[in-house]
Amino acid sequence: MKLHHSPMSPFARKCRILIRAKGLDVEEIVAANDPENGYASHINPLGKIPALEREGALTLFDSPLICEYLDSLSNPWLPISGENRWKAFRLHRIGDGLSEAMYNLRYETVREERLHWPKIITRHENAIKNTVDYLETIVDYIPKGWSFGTIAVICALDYVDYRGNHLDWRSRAAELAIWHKGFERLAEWSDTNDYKR
Ligand SMILES: N[C@@H](CCC(=O)N[C@@H](CS)C(=O)NCC(=O)O)C(=O)O
Repeated sequence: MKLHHSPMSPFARKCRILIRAKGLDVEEIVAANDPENGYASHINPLGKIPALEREGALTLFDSPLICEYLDSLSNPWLPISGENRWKAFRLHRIGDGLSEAMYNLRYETVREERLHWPKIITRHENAIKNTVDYLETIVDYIPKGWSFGTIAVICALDYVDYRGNHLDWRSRAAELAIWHKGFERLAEWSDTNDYKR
């Protein structure tokens, strides 16, 4: 299998953590970006990474789907049924939503200043702040190690550090910051953390 990715993508990083945590045999290929068609558009018409090429089977794209597939290959973290399944998926999607808000904020502010749309910038910044505040209220109930939900939250918080340093999420979520610190000693975390290299 081949995972097409970008080292800075929080969505792809979830897959890279899963690959390491589960010891899966997946080649990781850094995709080139074409401004008009996006990444890896020869295998994903949406031009988005991550995309997972599988031998003799359909290519998968959209990171929640890829994560669910990779997770299913060895000792699944995601419960097969019941309320705990929805709880894990919900946490995963909260993490993804945080990454999406940061990604959208980045694309709003990366253009020339005269083209910035202040209301949309505020909208994305508020989504980030409100989600961090929400995570702070539930941090006692989230697993302290890798799980289907925590991979997405950790990747999102690191991405907010990288692209939204001015938002200083730790200053509004002291317990969440302590929880996050617990992951920094894990090999899967440091091996996939390309933000500080
Ligand atoms: N919903 C998608 C979002 C993936 C995504 O937005 N990836 C970004 C990189 S972080 C991308 O490929 N952007 C290229 C583009 O949209 O042109 C997922 O979870 O995989």
